[in-house]
Amino acid sequence: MAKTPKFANAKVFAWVDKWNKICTPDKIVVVTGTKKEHLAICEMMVKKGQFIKLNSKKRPDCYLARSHESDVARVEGRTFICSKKEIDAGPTNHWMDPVEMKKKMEKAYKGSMKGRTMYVIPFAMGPIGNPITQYGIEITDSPYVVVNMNIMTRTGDAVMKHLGKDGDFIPCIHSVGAPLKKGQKDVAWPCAKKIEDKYITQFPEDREIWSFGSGYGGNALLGKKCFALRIASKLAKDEGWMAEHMLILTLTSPEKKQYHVTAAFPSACGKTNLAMMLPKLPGWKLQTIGDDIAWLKPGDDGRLYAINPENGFFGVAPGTSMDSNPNALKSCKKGTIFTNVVLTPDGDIWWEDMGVKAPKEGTDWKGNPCYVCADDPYRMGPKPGMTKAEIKAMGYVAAHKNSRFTAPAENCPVLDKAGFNGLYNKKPTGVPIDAILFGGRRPSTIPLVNEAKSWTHGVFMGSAAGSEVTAAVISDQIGQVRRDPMAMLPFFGYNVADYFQHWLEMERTSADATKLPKIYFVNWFRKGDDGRFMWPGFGDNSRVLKWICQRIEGQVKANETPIGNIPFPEDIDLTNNDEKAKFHVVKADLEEILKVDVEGWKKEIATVGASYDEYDKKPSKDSKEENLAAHRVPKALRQVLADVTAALAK
Ligand code: GTP
Ligand code: SPV
Ligand code: MN
Repeated sequence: MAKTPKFANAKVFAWVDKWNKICTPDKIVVVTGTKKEHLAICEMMVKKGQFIKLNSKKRPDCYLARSHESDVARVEGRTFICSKKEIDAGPTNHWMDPVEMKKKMEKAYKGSMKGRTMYVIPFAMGPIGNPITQYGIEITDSPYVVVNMNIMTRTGDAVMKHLGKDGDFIPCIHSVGAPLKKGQKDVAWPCAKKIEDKYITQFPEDREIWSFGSGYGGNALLGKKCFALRIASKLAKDEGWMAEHMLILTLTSPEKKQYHVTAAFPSACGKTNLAMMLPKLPGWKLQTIGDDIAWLKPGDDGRLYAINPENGFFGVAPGTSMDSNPNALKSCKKGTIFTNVVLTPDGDIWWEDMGVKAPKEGTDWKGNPCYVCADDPYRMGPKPGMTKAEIKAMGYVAAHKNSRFTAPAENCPVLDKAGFNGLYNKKPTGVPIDAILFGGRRPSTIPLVNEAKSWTHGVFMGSAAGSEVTAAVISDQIGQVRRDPMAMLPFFGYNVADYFQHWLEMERTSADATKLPKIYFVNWFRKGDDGRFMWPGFGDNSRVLKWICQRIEGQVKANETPIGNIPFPEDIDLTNNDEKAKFHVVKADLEEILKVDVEGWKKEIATVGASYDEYDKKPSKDSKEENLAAHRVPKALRQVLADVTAALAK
C-alpha cells in the first residue's frame, strides 16, 4: 500500500487516507496543476497506448483518446441521488438508502486501484477566491480524468493553498474499477465493462460524490454534472441561489449596450453553439462566458448575477464546423483532448459535419479503418467505396455521435475575459443577467421564440420543457421527446417539485423582483414535413437575440397569445439574409414557426399536466409505491397550466 502524503488541511488528509486504505493504490500523486506535469501525464498515457499524440504542427499539445464501447456518454440509469429520505431525491431520480449504497460501493472500491496510481486533484469551480466559487478534491485512478479536469476546472497548488488548514471542499472519489494484477498489462480505456457495474452517486446531505466504473465525461469529471449541478443545486436551494445547466453569453448591440443572457438547453441541444455564436446581424458582438453551467446569485439590487464555474469546454464534436461554430473549432487548436473522433493519416482529427473533406482513409472511433464515401467527400464508411446511402442504412458514423473535445476556455477567441473571471465593473460579483432562455429540440408545435408574461409564467415554461433525447446519454430512447424541465432532468440534486418551488422563491425573496431577468422559450429545431430545418439556426439565432433585447428595452410590440408573447414576423431583423446561401431564413417558414398551433398546444399542455401528475405521485423513479405525502408541484404552476388550458380552449 502507498503511504498517505501529508496535507496541511486535515479534512483533505482524512479523505485521501480513507480511500488509500480502501482502494490500495500502488502510488499516490497530488496534482500540482503545472503545464509540465499535465504534458508529462499525457506523454505517459501515449506510452501506455491510452492517448495518441496529434500532429504537433497542426495541433500542438493535443491528444486523442478512444473510449471503451460501454463508456461513451452519461449513464442516467446508473446515476443515484442518495438522500436519507427517498422523497427528497424525488420522482425523477434513482434513489437508494445512503448507508446501503455506501456499503455496496465500498465493496466495489475495495482494492480497485491495485496496480494503479491514485491521483489527488484539488480543484475550484469558479475563479479561485471569488465569493461564488466552491472547491473540491477529486481522488481518481484515471490519468485521463486528471488531464481533463486540468482543462475543465482550475486545479492544483493554488487551490490547495486557498483551502489552507481548514478550508471546506466537496469530497469526490472516482475509480474506473479496473484493478491490475502484478505484471498485468493495462488496456487503452480501463473501466467496468458492464453498465450495471457503474455507479454515479451523489450524497446531497453528506455533500459527497462517489463514482465507480466509468471514465467518461459527466460520469467521471466530477466537478461538472455531479458537483456543479447535482450537489450545487442542493447547496443552492439551502442557501438561496441557483445552479443551472446554462450557458452564459455577453451580447453588445450596435449602440454598445451590453446584455448578459443565460440559456438552458438539454444536452446536445445547442448551448456550446449559442455561447460562441458569430452573429449574422451586422454591428452585434457576442462573447462567451460559459457553455454549460451557470451559478446565479441574487444581488442586493434584485438582479441575478452569474458565474461560469468551469474552466473549459467539453463540447460535442460532430456538427462543429467553420460554418456552424468557428469559435469552437478555433478553441480546439491547441492543448485540447479529443475523445472518440476520427484520426487522419497526418495525425489530425475529423468528424461528421466538420465542413472539411474526409481523408481518403482514417481510423474511426473504435480504432478500425474508415474510408471516404464514394459519392460524398464529407462522409466516411467502414469499407472503401461505399455510398452515402449504404453508410446511412448501416447507421455507421466514423466519429461517435457523442464524441467530444475538451478545450481550454482561454483558447476561445471571443471569450469575455472579465465575465469569465467572475468580474463585473471590476467587482467579483459575476455578471447581471438580463434574459434567461429555455429551449429544446422540438420538431413541431413549439414556436421559434416565446416570451413569458411573468416570472411565474417563465418558471412554468421551464418546467414544461421537452426535448428529443440525444446521444449525450446512453439510452434506447434517442430521438424521442421527453420532458426535461429546465434542461435539468438528469441533474436535479433533489426533488423536482421542490426545485420548481425554489425557482418561484427567487421572485418572492428578490430585493426587487422587477429587476429579475425576462424569460423566453426558444426552439431552433422546428422541422418541415420533408424533414428540413425550418430555421437556419447558429449565427441566424442572433436575429432572435436582437428581438429579445428590443423587448427588454420596450422597443418592439409582440403578439400576445394564449401561450405567451411571440414576435410579429416583420419584427425579426432579416438583414444579411443571403437567400442564395445553403442555410437562410425562408420567410414562409418564419411565419409558420411564429404561429400558435392550437391543436398541437392542447396536446402539449396535456403532456405537461401528465408530467406534473407523475411528479406528484412517486417518491422516486424506482419506487413502485405512490406517495401520498409527496412534495407537490407548486400550486402557482398548476394555475398557469389551468390558465393556458382555458385560453387555448377559447
Ligand atoms: P452538451 O455539451 O451535451 O450539454 O450540449 P450543448 O447543449 O452544448 O449542444 P451543442 O451546442 O454542442 O450542440 C449539439 C448539436 O446541436 C451539434 O451537433 C450542433 O451542430 C447542433 N446545433 C446547435 N445549435 C444548432 C442550431 O441553432 N440549429 C441546428 N439545426 N442545430 C444546432
Ligand atoms: C451533457 O451531457 O450535458 C454534457 C456532457 O455536457 S457530460 O459532461 O458528459 O455530461
Ligand atoms: Mn451539458
